[in-house]
Amino acid sequence: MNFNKYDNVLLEATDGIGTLTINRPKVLNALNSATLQDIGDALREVESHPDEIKVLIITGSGTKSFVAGADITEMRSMNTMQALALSKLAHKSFGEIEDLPQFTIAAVNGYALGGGCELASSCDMRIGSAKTKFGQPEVGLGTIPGFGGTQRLTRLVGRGKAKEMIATSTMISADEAYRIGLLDELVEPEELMNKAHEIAKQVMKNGMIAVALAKYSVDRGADLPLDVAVDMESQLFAETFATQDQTEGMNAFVEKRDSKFTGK
Ligand code: DAK
Repeated sequence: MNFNKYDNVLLEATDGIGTLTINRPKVLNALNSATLQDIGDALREVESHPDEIKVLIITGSGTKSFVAGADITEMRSMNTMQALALSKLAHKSFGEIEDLPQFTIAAVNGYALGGGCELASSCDMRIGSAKTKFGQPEVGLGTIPGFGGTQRLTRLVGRGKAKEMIATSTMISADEAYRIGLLDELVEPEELMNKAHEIAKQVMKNGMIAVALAKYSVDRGADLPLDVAVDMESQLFAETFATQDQTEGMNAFVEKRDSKFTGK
């Protein structure tokens, strides 16, 4: 499958697994406006190719960095309105990651600072290695996280840890990130992409509509009162009974055979 070419990201797909690589290695994959725009455009391509991409892995180019944050060179001379526009652009692109029907895995191959931590936090799960380092260094630059860090990081690790990371602006190791639940899997550096592929393949064995509805239910439900959230879950659960995948999955179980899901 040939996807569009982008200046700042690479989009590829093999055997149903897509890989979106942030590709500005000279600046450790820092996110400038053009890159945020490319991420959004690439995600729209991902969404419109559900057969070619069933699971999306997001990673950074090179061996040192996932994403070293927003591009400070671009950001430093911005006025208030330009900063607002940049933040909104990032929220749009990162919101699109969360809203993708496809499952997303951040393969955090190095520094994930500021916007990098925020990008990883927008994915459905995060895999790292001893090379992974997370941080929200914004207050050290005289600003605050502007790409979702005060919100998504808080939801992942709790208010205390999020505020500690933000207010101290210090980096945390992969071990610490794993301990606090920011990393879901911790593997050897050379195993990072293998592990991402292994999890992707496991996800792909299942009904893709069910995976999409389940992640929607988890994400949306987290911000709703429990009674409203479980009601939403009931509706989504019922919706799966209008799919061929539900019929196939349950028939396959009863007939003691593997399911052949079609995503319909
Ligand atoms: N932006 C631009 N260039 C960067 C960069 C960044 N974030 N990070 C690294 N680079 C560039 C370096 O300038 C250097 O370029 P040259 O000197 O070679 O031209 C090259 O990448 C290699 O970096 P280093 O030489 O520094 O490499 P080291 O191994 O020595 O250090 C490092 C790696 C990741 C520890 C270090 O580069 C570093 O501390 N980088 C900056 C990390 C950071 O502070 N990131 C930004 C976080 S703030 C908003 C509000 C806030 C935000 C956004 C919006 N609004 C309200 C709109 C904040 C967002 C952030 O992400």
